[in-house]
Amino acid sequence: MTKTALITGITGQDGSYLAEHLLALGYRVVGMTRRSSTVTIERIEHIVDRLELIQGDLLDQNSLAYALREVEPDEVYNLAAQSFVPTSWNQPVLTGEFTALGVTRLLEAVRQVDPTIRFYQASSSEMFGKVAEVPQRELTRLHPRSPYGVAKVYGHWITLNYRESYDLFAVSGILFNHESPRRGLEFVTRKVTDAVARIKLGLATELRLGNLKSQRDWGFAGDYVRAMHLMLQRDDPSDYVIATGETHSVEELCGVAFSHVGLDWQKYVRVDEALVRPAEVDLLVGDASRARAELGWSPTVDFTGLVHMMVEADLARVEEAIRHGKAKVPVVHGV
Ligand code: NAP
Ligand code: G4F
Repeated sequence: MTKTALITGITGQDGSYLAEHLLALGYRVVGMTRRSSTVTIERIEHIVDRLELIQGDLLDQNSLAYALREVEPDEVYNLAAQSFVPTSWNQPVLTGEFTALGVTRLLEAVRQVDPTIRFYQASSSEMFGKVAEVPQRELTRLHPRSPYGVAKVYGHWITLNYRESYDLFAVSGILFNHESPRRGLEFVTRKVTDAVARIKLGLATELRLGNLKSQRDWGFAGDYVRAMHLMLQRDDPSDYVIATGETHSVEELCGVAFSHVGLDWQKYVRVDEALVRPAEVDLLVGDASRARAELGWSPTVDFTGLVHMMVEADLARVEEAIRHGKAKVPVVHGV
C-alpha cells in the first residue's frame, strides 16, 4: 500500500530534502504551501512534477482541516515555521502565531479529521538555550533564549500534550542545526559560504558577522530528514535528539570555509555589533545516542565535508550568476 505524507514547509530547506527522501521510498508526497504573489518553489523545482501541492497556512485553522480532509495523509510532517532566530525579536508575536500556535492548529485539525494520522513536530535545539548540561539529551532542562526558542518550547510541549491527552501518535524531533547548499542565505553557515564564493570571485571584499565565539553542532540536512521519517515508523511514539555530537565555533566555520578556496578568513571577516543577538545560545552539542540505538540513525557527512560541500555549491552558483549578469544581492538590515 502506498503511504501518503503531507509536509508543511515543503518549500523550505528540510521540506525539500524530506520530499526527495519520501518519494524515493515510494510515498505519495503532498506539500502544503501558503499563497504568495511570487513563486517560492525554487528548492523543489527539480521534483515538482512528482509532488502534489495544496494551499494552506498555519495561521488559518480551516485551511489545515481542509488540507487533511482532501489529502487523507498517513503521516504529517510539520516543518513550517518562522525559523530565523533574529527575526523572532523583531516579530515576536507573528513568530508565536506561526511557530507556537500553528502547531496547536495543526494538531487540532489532526484530532478532529483523523486521529490515526502520525504527526511529526520540528522541535529545535534552540529550546535548550542557556544549556543546563553538556551534551544535551532528550531530558535536558529547557531554557530558551529567544522568542523563537520560546515558541518552539510551546510547540514541543503541545505535541507531547496531544499525545498524552488524546493518544495521538505525535512526536517531536529535537534537531540540532543542520545545513546544506539549500540553507537560507541569512543563516550563518550559508552566509559564510556565499561570502567566500563572492570574495573569491571578486564580487565582495568583506564579510560582517556577529558573535564569532558561539558554538553549534552542525550536521547535513539530508541526513536529518531520514531521522524524521524513522521516528514515525516506530511501534510507539517517542521524542529523539538528532545531532552529530561535535561542536564547532563560528570562527572555525570561517577557517574551514575560507581556507577551502585558499583565503585567510581573518583578512575578510569583521565583527558588526548590530549582528550580535540580545541573548545568545553560546554552546550547543547534542547526544543522539538514543536515536542511534533505537532508530538505527547516524549522520553520514562530517563538519568539514559539509562546509566544503556548501562552498563548492556556492562557487558554482555565483559563477553561473556572473555568467548571466544576476550576481547582485539585496541588503537586508539585521541579517
Ligand atoms: P526554512 O527553510 O526557513 O523553511 C520554513 C518553511 O516554513 C518554508 O517552507 C515556509 O514557507 C514555511 N512557512 C513559514 N510560515 C508559514 C505559514 N504561516 N504557513 C505555512 N508555511 C509557512 O526552515 P528549515 O531550515 O527547513 O526548518 C524546517 C523546520 O525545522 C522549521 O520548523 C525550523 O524551525 C525547524 N528546525 C530547523 C533546524 C535547522 O537547523 N534547519 C533545526 C531545528 C529545527 P515559504 O517558502 O512560503 O516562506
Ligand atoms: O545560523 P544561525 O542563524 O542559526 P541558529 O540561531 O542556531 O538557529 C538555527 O538552528 C536552530 C537549531 O538550533 C533552528 F531551530 C533555527 O530554526 C535555525 O535553523 O546562527 C548560528 C550562530 C548563532 O550563535 C549566531 O549568533 O551563529 C552566530 N552568528 C554570528 N554571526 C550569526 C552571525 N548568525 C547569523 N545568522 N548571522 C551572522 O552574521
